[in-house]
Amino acid sequence: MKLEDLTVIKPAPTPGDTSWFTHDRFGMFIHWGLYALGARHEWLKNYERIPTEIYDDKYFRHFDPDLYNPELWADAAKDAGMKYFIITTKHHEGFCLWDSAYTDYKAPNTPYGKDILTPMVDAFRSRGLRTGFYHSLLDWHHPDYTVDACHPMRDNADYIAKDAERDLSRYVDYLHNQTMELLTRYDPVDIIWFDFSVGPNDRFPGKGKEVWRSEELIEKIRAVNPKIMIDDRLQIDQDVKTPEQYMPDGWYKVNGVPVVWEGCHTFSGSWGYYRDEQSWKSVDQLLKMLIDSVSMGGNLLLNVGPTGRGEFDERAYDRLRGIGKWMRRHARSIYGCTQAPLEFECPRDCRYTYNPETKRLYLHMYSWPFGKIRISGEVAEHVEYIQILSDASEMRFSYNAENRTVDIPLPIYKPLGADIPVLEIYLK
Ligand code: H79
Repeated sequence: MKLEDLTVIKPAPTPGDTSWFTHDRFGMFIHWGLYALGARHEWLKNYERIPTEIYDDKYFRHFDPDLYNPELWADAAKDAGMKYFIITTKHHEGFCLWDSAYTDYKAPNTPYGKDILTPMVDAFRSRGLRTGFYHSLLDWHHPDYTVDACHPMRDNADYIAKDAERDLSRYVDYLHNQTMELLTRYDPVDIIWFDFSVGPNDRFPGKGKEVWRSEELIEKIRAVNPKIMIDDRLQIDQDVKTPEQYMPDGWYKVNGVPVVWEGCHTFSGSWGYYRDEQSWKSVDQLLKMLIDSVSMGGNLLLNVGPTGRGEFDERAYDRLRGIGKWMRRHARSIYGCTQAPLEFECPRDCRYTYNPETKRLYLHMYSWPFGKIRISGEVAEHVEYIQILSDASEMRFSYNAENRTVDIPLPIYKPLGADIPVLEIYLK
């Protein structure tokens, strides 16, 4: 088969511009809000059923991140090889990082006294990273937001009784107004990432596309910025599917059709800063999640939860530096890459990624086998030259036309500086 005739999957087209996104592959999620002070999960208001007055007495009145310096955050993201960032402009707690005209519940009114979002967007943009805004559809602070199955006050009869006086459509106006405020003030925003639509239960109705007026909202967003990418959580699929904290077992599909997708993941389980969480993933695991994602045609959005003083904690820096060390030499197997042609069979304990522009195939070796590695089948016909990506050292190989195999002898030891070694295979 000719190289041009092999099956390289292209995801279904979408309304927005995903061309940069499917090239860049790797982004930083940032979850930052008042919950950083509780330091025990961004859902603590919900999990602990904390009334707004108590939550605000503790956290709104004490929010003062004196060490906040977004230049350092942007450097850390860039050095890790990330190409875009998505920041929680507002999480479910309702607290706004920017100086919104529509609320007093915002960073400038805390002891910190300043807008947080503008310097962050400036810092990341100045380093060439693209900008995404996470925006919560849920709002556990807004007076017109009614109780639902995911609300912190769902067991509080007095609070629920007041739902009769709440006008949810006023909240939805607020949601629309703030979205448009963000998109015009920080134009052009590359991604808007809404979270999420709530299902009904036996006590409360859900909140979905009818309540959010999703269709109208999407129309208004595209009128300001036709290229923007919109996620899927307004209950209307747009530009990207967002599997959260799990790895799909193949290219993510909708009705059997492969689509643009991005897995979002945490370092340790929670998204907001969680001081005592001990479930931190290793650099090796995180890199394999990135490689796995690209090998299935997807992106990885990896989250950092900064502390209440405004820093990434040391555990996050440790992982980001480790990832960056690998990325410096191996980014070529990530950027511009996607799933390998379907006809290619991948050797055991390995993952392929493929760059259709340069026609190079990348073999990521999750283990280092003894003696040799063999690639067989269709791919063997196309091998022109092989090198180790980390140091461009030649890997000699022998082609056997009868078996349709390529044998690549391996040294006993893994090459230095390549914790997950990659063979760069030039195809003909
Ligand atoms: O922002 C991050 C999370 O805080 C947020 N999405 C990422 C990006 C998120 N976490 N969980 N969810 C979204 C959906 C979970 C919802 C619930 Fe529940 C679990 C609702 C019902 C079961 C909490 C637990 C409320 C009721 C039980």
